[in-house]
Amino acid sequence: MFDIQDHRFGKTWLKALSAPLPETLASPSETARFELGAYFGPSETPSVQVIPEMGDSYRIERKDGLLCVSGGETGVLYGAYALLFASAAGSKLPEQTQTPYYPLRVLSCWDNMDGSVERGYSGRSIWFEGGHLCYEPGRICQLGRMLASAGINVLCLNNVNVHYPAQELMLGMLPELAAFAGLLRPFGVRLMLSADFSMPLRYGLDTADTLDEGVQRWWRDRAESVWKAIPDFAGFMVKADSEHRPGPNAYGRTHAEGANMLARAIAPFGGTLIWRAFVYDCMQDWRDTKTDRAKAAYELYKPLDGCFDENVVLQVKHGPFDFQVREPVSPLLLSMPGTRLALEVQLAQEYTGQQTDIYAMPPMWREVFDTVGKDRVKAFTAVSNLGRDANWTGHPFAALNLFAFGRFAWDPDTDPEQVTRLWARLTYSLETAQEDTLVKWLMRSRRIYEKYTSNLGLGWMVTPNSHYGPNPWGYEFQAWGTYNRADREKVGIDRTFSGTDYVGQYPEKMKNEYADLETCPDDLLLFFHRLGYGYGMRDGRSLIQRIYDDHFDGYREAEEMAEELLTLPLPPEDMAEVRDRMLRQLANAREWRDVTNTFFRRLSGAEDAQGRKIFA
Ligand code: GCW
Repeated sequence: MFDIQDHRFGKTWLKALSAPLPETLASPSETARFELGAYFGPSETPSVQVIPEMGDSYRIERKDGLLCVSGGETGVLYGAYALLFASAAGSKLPEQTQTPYYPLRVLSCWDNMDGSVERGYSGRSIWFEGGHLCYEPGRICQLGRMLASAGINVLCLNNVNVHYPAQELMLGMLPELAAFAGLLRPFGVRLMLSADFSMPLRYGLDTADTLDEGVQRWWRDRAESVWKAIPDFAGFMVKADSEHRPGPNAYGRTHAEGANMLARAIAPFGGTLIWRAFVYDCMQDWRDTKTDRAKAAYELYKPLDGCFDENVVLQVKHGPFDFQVREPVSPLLLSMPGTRLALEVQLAQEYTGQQTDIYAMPPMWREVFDTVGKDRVKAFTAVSNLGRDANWTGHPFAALNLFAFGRFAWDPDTDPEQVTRLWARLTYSLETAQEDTLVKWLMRSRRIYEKYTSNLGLGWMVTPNSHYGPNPWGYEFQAWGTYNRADREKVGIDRTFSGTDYVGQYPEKMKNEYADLETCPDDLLLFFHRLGYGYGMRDGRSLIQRIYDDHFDGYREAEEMAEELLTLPLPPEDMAEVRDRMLRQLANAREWRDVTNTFFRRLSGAEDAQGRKIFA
């Protein structure tokens, strides 16, 4: 038995499932039977009926007074968790057959084999240390339980920036990897690895060129040994030609040629090749106002639409840049009908408060899906926010983002408030008014963060590299920069037809909406337009006054949030973390408010209409 009762790690939304997990569980349907039995007790245990062809789908019915969960091998496990959660949360049982909208629900972990996690804010890697797979089996099983109960079915284990010896995972370390895969199999979670495009070079070949037969053979051999060791292995994820790392372009080949070569090596085993569209290679010069990194991905991939093999998924970040608080949706998501696309979001809060500041993502994903249309993408993937901290996600509230990600991947029509409430109810034992308070602030948290950091679509005014805290000109003169171009008269980037013409990458209706000052949403105003500080906003305020107001409001709302949240009767270990992080959030919000307002006041010379303190 893996005793999770008195273990050192938290139960998150699995509070109601306190039974230790037997080590002998061998399949998802066995796990389903175990979970139901442990929760309902022998006389009330719902029955489980496996109908293999139902796959991930399930149905919950009442037969002769007893509940019955029927579904595919993995479906019954999802059904079991749905039933348990409905019972624990006192909500209605799902009716009819439930089927996930996206078959691929991938959690991508940027874990390195030295135990560090790129952009990790909740401790070291749960499964890597000292160049090896190194973990507590009980913790991995509990992780499997968390992932399955959220609906996540693929775990990509290593950083997309593949650092040695991660390459060895698909070579000498395969037996270790197979043992690890075995721990997650009873939860229906399949493994994926990030592959290093240049691997053949490391292992004796003199090229990594896609069209080279030796290279093709090398990858086929690799695939064969991986699937021999782990028959249900999910596939590879690849980041290529980005940040000076090699890729097909280095050999004069296209990204479709690169992706297809790998896809063909894994196709015989049913593998999926996730190719990341985040190709960070557009260097800029701040003196040049025409080059615009926002345009780079579309320019690279749009011409390749229809050229990717069936088992390739092109993974596109939600915005054209890089997981900012507010970006318009990536135009690629709207313009590649002949390609299987995945929408990628970042649970790790790199630019969104680093799991110190509260930032609940469901409202943001609602907007993205509503704008893109759920049917334009074929998979939903997320960069993980997990780490070795006892509570898994550093800030206990950040677990909401992991849970909600799984729910959105299962059903992209998910209501942000409902999923937040479900998470709150499963995680804590609060009275209705207290639960309302928690849900209210979580729902507002993104807006608050946006107000004190980067309102009106500005973004990127962060401390370079660490990406926490304010630095309005931190990236302003860099080649990797994304600029605000603030001067004494104006701020923002003209991305309209007369500017960089980034708007030209959108379908007609959106193009016109963004290009026209009358219709461009306030939240994206300075993303698309360059405006004078005196510009009259729709609400009657001047642009500079709106900048000041948002920063003052954001800080004040963060204070109100802290005041109310700190009255909640959370378990002591959660409260200690929440309090500590809340204080850091307030210090951060204050810094953002004062630095940003001072920055703009020094440039514009404008006074605050309400006479509040802006430092000179
Ligand atoms: O947001 C950027 C991060 C990098 C990351 C990259 C990516 C894994 O700053 O740390 O590298 O995105 O998505 O590949």
